[in-house]
Parts: sequence; C-alpha cells; structure tokens
Amino acid sequence: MSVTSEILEKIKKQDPHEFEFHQAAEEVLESLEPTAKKHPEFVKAKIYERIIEPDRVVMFRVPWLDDKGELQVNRGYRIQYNNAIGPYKGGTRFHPSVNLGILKFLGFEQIFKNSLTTLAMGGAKGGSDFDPKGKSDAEVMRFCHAYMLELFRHIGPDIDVPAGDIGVGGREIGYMYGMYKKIRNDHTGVLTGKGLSFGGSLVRPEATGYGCVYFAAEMLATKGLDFKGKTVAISGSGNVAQFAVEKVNQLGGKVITLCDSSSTIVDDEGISGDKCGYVMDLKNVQRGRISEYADKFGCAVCYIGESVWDVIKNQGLKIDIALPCATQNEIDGSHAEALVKNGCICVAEGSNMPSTPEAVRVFKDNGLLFGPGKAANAGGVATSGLEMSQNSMRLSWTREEVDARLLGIMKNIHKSCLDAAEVYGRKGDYVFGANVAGFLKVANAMLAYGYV
Ligand code: NDP
Ligand code: 2IT
Repeated sequence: MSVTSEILEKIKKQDPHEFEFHQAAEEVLESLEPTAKKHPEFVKAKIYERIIEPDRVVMFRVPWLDDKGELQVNRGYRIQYNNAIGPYKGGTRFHPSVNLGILKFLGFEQIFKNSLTTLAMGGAKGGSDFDPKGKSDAEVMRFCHAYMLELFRHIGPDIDVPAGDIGVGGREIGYMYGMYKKIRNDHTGVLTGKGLSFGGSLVRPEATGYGCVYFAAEMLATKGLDFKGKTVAISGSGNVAQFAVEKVNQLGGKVITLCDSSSTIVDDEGISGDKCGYVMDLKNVQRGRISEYADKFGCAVCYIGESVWDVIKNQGLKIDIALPCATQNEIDGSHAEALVKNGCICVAEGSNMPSTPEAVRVFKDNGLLFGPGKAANAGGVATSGLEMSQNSMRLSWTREEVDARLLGIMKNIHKSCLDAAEVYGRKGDYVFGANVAGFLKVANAMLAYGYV
C-alpha cells in the first residue's frame, strides 16, 4: 500500500464522520503520490503524515444575548493547520452547517492555496454554527463580540490572521476587529477584509470574484479563447458571485444565472448594468432573497428550490463557462454531465470544493478546462496578504496597484499549476498541478525545520 493511501485509510478510521475532510484529503493525497516517489526525503521525514494533522484545533463556547434578552450558545472554532511558510491565515465561516469536518477540509485546502499565492501565509480556518440569517444587526454584533472574546487569545498579526467566508463579510469583520482592538489595545490589523477607513485594502471585497475570472481567462487563453460573447453561469449571490459577475461583464461575457439557498434566477438578457447594483443592495444591505430579482425585473425567471446546476440540467440551458461561487459539493456528477452536454468548455471554482469527485472526473474525461478552487479562488486570500503588507508598512496602495498585483498573482498561479503538472507528465491537469505546486514549498519548509 502507498504512503498516501495508508494515511487516507487512517484518517477515515480516526474521524469517520468528517466526510468533507476525507474528500479534500483524498484528492490532495492522490496528487501527491508521485511526489513521494520522487522525494524519499519527504517520506522519511513523514511530511505526509504531519501535513494531514492540524497544528492545533481550538474549539470554544460562544454565549450571546438575543434581542429578547435570552442567552444563546453557539460553538466557535479556529483550526490552525500549518504555519510552515508564514503566520496562519484563512477565513471565518458562520453557517449552521459548520462542524469540525467542514472546517478541517477548508483549513487543509488553505495550506496549498496560500502557498500557491507565493505570499508568506500558512493555512487556517475558523467559524461557528451561528446562523446570521434572520438575525438583527444588534444580534450579529453581540455574537461577533462574544466570538472574539475567546478568539483574541489565539490570534495576532504574526500568529494567525482570520478573514471572512460564508456569512462573514465587512459588517462581521468590523464588529470582530472592534472587539479585538478594545481587548488588546492595539491597532495591528489582525483581521483582513477590514473597512477602508480602518486598515482595509482596496479591491479586497472584489478580489475572490475578480481573481476567479482572471484565472478562467488564463485557462481560456491557452485555447486561444476569451470571455467575449460567452454565456456564463454563476451560482451564489454573495461576495464571490457578485464580483465574478462584475468582472465577466467587464470582459464582455454575459452572466445569466445567480442563486441563493432558496432559489435560482435565470435572466437571458444578462445580469449587467443597474441589475448588478440591485443584487449588491439586495444581498448586502437589504439582506433579501434572490427571488426578489425576478419580481423586480420581468426579464428573469425564478426556480424555487433548485440550484443553478439543477436548472441547467432540468431546463437544458446552454452555457459556455461555469463559475460555481456558492458552497461545497454543489455540482454532482449528473450536473457535470448536463454541463458537458449543454456546451460548457470551462469551469473555474470560485467556491471551495464545489465539484464532487464524480463531477471532477466528468470534467476531466470530457477535456474541459477545469480550475480547482485552491487555485481559482486564491485571489481573495492573496489580496488579504496584500492587506497585511499594507498594514505592516502603514500605507495603502491605489486600486490600480492592488488590482495589478492581483492579476499578476493569478497569472502566476495559473503558470505554476501548468508547470508542476508538466514536470510530472500530467500536462493540462490543473488539479494535480495546484496540489503539487502548493505542497512542494510547504514540504521543503517542513523538511528544513526538522521534526517539529
Ligand atoms: P457569502 O456568504 O457572501 O455568499 C454565499 C452564497 O452562497 C449565498 O448566496 C448563499 O445563499 C449561498 N450558499 C451558502 N451556503 C449554501 C448552501 N449550503 N446551499 C446553497 N447555497 C448556499 O459567501 P462568499 O461569497 O464569501 O463565499 C462563497 C464561496 O466562496 C464559499 O465556498 C467560500 O468558502 C468561497 N470563498 C470565499 C472567499 C472570500 O474571500 N469570501 C475566498 C475564497 C473562497 P444564502 O444567502 O441563501 O445562504
Ligand atoms: O477560502 C478562502 O480563501 C477565504 N475565505 C479567504 C481567506 C482570507 O484569509 O482572506
């Protein structure tokens, strides 16, 4: 049995209910098998056994008062996975589905993603099973403050730098940073995704969506193609989806779908111009449902209870490019087959692990350009890294400067994936290339430290 399959068997036995973690680990370990053959020094130093195990998991109680004055209790987490190449870095997710298995999958992926950015950032992830939906502003504030009342002792600008993810945007980061600053009495910018007036970076809100589209554009360019005149399906309607729509429009493509966890809207005329501003206000300010888009704009059709990928499958929608930007495992094998049948040539993952292993197989077997999340959505954390640099230097770069750096980083990640894949005889395999390129830098650092 190979080193990597032994490890996989062990983690499945150890924590049998952590399905998402097993899924993420299986994909990475499969890719890493050839590196074990090429690098006996990694095998000897048990790099594979060590990288799979988080440095530490912090799990804590978050008690907070709701608007009725009743005490609520949620569970908070921070998984500090690996800091071989820099301080722990990764997002914070507030969603009722959050558990250890989901955060371990996200933290593990983050190690390789952060390494691919070329910036000095280790991997981490945190969050809570708190559901911000339907909560008042005051409740969200009290929850965020309570969450930070424990988290503050585990983080720091050179220790661990959290950011946003599902359910955590500018509002939540502001509340959490406010409490951190008060307790610590310092202003070192420990969170990223901060507001512009208190240490945030221009283009950080846009970065994940823009970066995903930049990555897709790089993949298309390898075939002499671009976004002009292409029909694009985007899922989700949150931070990543909104700015993916904006960038596709700028590059001449037409986005026809968006969704949330309740429904999908299809607008054949394209989600552009004032309609983009409407979606941002609806989701970020009104905190409404995407179905309201169809009430507002007669040109759109709403499908209740169906995801974007269900609608493409059930309605036979023709699309050229798919950008999943909602959540994990949103595209299964049957959705992938429908995408292929309906003409899709390129999939770039804005969300983390949106495609099931079956879906990835379908994309690969049919020769689609397929950019995995840890490469395609790395623009968000990369720009968080740029926010950290600006905070350390106590200055801020212009929008043009940050956007140019983001574009450069995405092009570089694209090239690193292709180069690593080619070295190992897996030309054009972005999944393999991302895993191996991300791993090698971390593995070499771990090797240099000795057995720690
Ligand atoms: P948001 O909370 O802003 O938006 C999430 C969107 O996805 C919402 O439309 C939400 O619908 C939908 N969604 C979330 N969970 C589910 C679910 N279980 N089923 C169906 N729909 C769901 O999050 P982001 O846009 O920040 O994150 C989206 C994805 O991108 C995540 O996978 C995240 O990990 C990844 N990502 C985010 C980065 C960032 O910088 N923010 C960076 C890199 C990756 P509803 O409102 O109904 O819940
Ligand atoms: O999944 C991710 O890369 C994020 N949620 C962003 C992490 C960050 O630290 O900006």
